[in-house]
Amino acid sequence: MTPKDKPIFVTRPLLPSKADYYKMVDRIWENHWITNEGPLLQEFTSSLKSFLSCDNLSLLVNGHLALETAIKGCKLTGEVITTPFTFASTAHAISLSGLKPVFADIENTNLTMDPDAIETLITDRTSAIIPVHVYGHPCNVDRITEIAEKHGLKVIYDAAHSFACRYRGKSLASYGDISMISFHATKLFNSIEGGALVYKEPALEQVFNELKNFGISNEVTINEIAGNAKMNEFQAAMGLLNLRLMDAVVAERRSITMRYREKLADITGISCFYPEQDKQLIYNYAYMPIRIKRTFGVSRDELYEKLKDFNIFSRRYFYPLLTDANCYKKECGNLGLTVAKQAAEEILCLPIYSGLSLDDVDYVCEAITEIRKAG
Ligand code: T4K
Repeated sequence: MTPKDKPIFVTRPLLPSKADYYKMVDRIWENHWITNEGPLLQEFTSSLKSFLSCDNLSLLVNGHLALETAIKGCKLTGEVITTPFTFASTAHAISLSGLKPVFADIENTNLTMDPDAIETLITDRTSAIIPVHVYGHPCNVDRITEIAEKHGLKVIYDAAHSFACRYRGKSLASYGDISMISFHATKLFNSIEGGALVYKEPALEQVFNELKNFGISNEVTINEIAGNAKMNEFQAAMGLLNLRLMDAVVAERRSITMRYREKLADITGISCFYPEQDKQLIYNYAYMPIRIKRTFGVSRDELYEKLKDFNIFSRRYFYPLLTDANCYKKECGNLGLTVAKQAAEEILCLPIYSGLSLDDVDYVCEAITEIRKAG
């Protein structure tokens, strides 16, 4: 097999037509308003509310600052229980808010937090749980709600990967007290950078408005010490246009996923995830994680490296496990977390994005087969 001349990355940003974006830019020039709650941001907010069928939604400059803002808005204290099998942002948002992340193990089936593990970690210092719907796989929302209610804890879902997922007839982002969705360039839906908070309590809107704007409530009142996390009009323009493409994007990603599953089905040592086997889930096909077992004959890391020879750039989301990262391992390196550790060593995310052709998917699968034969 000769390597492709163009690299195939794990993802590629969704872009609307340039002509449509230029028209939006014309509107920005006409409005002469480029940030600070402008008209496009207002329009984007209401379009998202109707897309997600939710009443309360605030937009912020990126997903990470949205998560920090959610944490500050809930006035959390002490310890927050979260997962180690996630992007650095989840635990960093807790630490940067002056709180202690406490890491719970995950479930093997869908790689989200294990409710039994959460319960064992609750102390009188625990104020919240921040679970992650990793790859858009829904957490065990029933058990997490039950545990949170029993112990009087807040639940903030890191729903960074969950845009357009619907669960039991409503947006997956509508579970918990608050959910954060990321609109980063690498996500299935982007506003260049961006993040949204979806929440139950309407009064949080004013809290978030202040927290994303230096704690200012009006020209003469500064209630909080806070930074700047406002989304600008160019981001809102991108979001508005990409939102129109969503149904087609999810359908395209679904057919890419189906092709991968079909082509990888007979390869010993590789398994795929089938989250939509849960009939209550309408999945977004945000990522294409596969699991490489020892029977594959080549390690996950070798496969990751050798794919590069074919100009294929997969990613080990999420490796290292956060408890093994330099910044956390001194305190958290010996917690066991055996399920999460194994996942971090076995999962590889294959390329998936709008515009990835089925021929390219076949090429990736053929490369995997060839690497296995050679290994
Ligand atoms: N919580 C969770 C669970 C998250 O996964 C994330 C973000 C957050 C919170 C925080 O949300 P944000 O603050 O980001 O909104 C990427 C993203 O930067 C990050 O947003 C995402 N999770 C994470 C899972 O993936 P990297 O380090 O893999 O990005 P990077 O730059 O290596 O991009 C991956 C590939 O995408 C590149 O190899 C090529 C391609 N690419 C990327 C960009 C930016 C393009 O083709 N064009 C582009 O413009 O983190």
